[in-house]
Amino acid sequence: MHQIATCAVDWHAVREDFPILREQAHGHPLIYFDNAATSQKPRAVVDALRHYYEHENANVHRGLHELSSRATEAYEQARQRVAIYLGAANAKEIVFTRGTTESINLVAQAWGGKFVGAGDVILLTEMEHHSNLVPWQLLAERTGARLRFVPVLDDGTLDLEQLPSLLTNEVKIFAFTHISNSLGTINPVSELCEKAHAVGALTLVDAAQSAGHLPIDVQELGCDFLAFSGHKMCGPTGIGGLYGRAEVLDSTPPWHGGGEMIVTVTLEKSAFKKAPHRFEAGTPNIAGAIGLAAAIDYIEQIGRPAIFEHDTHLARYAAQHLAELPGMHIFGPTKQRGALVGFVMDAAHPHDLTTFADQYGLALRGGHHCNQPLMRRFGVPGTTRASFYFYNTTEEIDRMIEILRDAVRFFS
Ligand code: 7TS
Repeated sequence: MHQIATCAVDWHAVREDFPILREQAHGHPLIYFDNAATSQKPRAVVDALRHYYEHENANVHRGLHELSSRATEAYEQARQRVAIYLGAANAKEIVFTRGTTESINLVAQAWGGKFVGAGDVILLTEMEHHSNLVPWQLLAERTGARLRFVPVLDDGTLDLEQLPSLLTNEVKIFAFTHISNSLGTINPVSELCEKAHAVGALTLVDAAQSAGHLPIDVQELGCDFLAFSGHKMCGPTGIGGLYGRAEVLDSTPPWHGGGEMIVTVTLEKSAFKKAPHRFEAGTPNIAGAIGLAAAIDYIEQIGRPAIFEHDTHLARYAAQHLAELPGMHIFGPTKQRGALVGFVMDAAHPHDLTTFADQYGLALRGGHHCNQPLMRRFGVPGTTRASFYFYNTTEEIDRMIEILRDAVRFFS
C-alpha cells in the first residue's frame, strides 16, 4: 500500500497496486468507471488467494489434519475480520454468503418464512435493486404478505414525509438500500432504523454500494440485518456476507440443508448448529472468504474516511463537468451523493453512448442497472452510469468528458 508520510493518501501511487489498470481496451488506456458493478482487485487480494491455494487448501471444519486446521483457522479469522470491519458485536453475527443477493434471499426465505404471514407488510423503497425487491415479492406471493414502497422524489431522495403513513405496526421488516446504485443517493440509515424499530419492525440494509466506500458500524446504525458483496470492495467474486443481530439470527431457522450445518442427523430428522454455521450448508467459499479478509485489510490500510472523501469528490467533480455538456440530464441528489453519476443525454440512447465510450477504452454501464421500477419512475428506459472507486482520478473524468463531447458531435 502506498501512503506518504503525512498520512494523506497518494492516490496515483495506489493505482500501482491494481495491475489491471494498466490494461488497454480497443487500443486505448483503460478507464474503468464500472465500479458499482464490480471493483478491481489489488495485488494483495490476488496474492492472498494464491497463498491459500499453495499453502492452506483443504476443506474446513472436517478433517483432523494440519491443512484442514489451517484452512479452518483462516476461514474463521476472515469471519472475525468482517465482524470488526462492520462493527458487529460478535463474529457469530456474520454469515458468509455468495453476496448481497444471496444474503437478502436468506433473510426473505429463512427469517421471512417464519416471521412474515398473510396481511403483514414488507416495506421497501422505489429505489431498490432487483436483489432487494424480487426476494420479497416471492415471499409475499408465498405468504400473502403485502409490499409497500417509500416513494422517490424528483431529486432522487426518499420521500420521508410519506413514512408515517407507510411505516405502520403492520410492517414486519423495512428493507432499504444504503446507497442507490443508479442515483447515488445516500439514505439516512440510522434514522430509518430508529423509526422502524419504533413500530416494532426489523430492518435490513442493502450495503452493496456502501460497504467498500464508507465506514459502517452496524451497532451505531442500529440495523438488524446488513447485506454486502465482497466483489464490490476489492474482494473476489462469489463471496459476501450477511450481518444479523445475534438475537434475530438465533431465532431464524436454516434455509439450505446439507453438510456442515447439522449437529446430528437421523434418517427422519436433523438437529442444526447455531448461527452462523446453521446458514452455511456445504463446502463454503473458503478462498473467497480469505480473499475478502485481504480486501478488508487493504481497504483499512487506506482508511474508509479517506476513501469516502476521495470517491465522493470524484462523483461531485464528474457531476459538475457532465452538467456542462449539451442535452445532459443527471439523476440523483446534487448535495450529497455516493461514488457514481447516472445520466441521460439527448444525443444518444444510453446503450449507444456506452458502446461509443467503449471504443475509446472507457468502461461505463448503460441500461436499467437492475432498477427497472426506478427507471420507470423517472420515465427513462435506462441511464448511462459512471461509477468510481478510490483508484480513479480526475484526469480520467476529464477524458470521459472529452469522449462524451465527441459522442454528442458523432450522434448529432
Ligand atoms: N444491491 C445493490 C444496491 C446493488 O447495487 C447490487 C449490484 C446488488 C444489490 C446485488 O449485488 P450482487 O453482488 O449480489 O450481485 N449492483 C450492480 C450494479 O449496479 N451493476 O451491476 C451490479
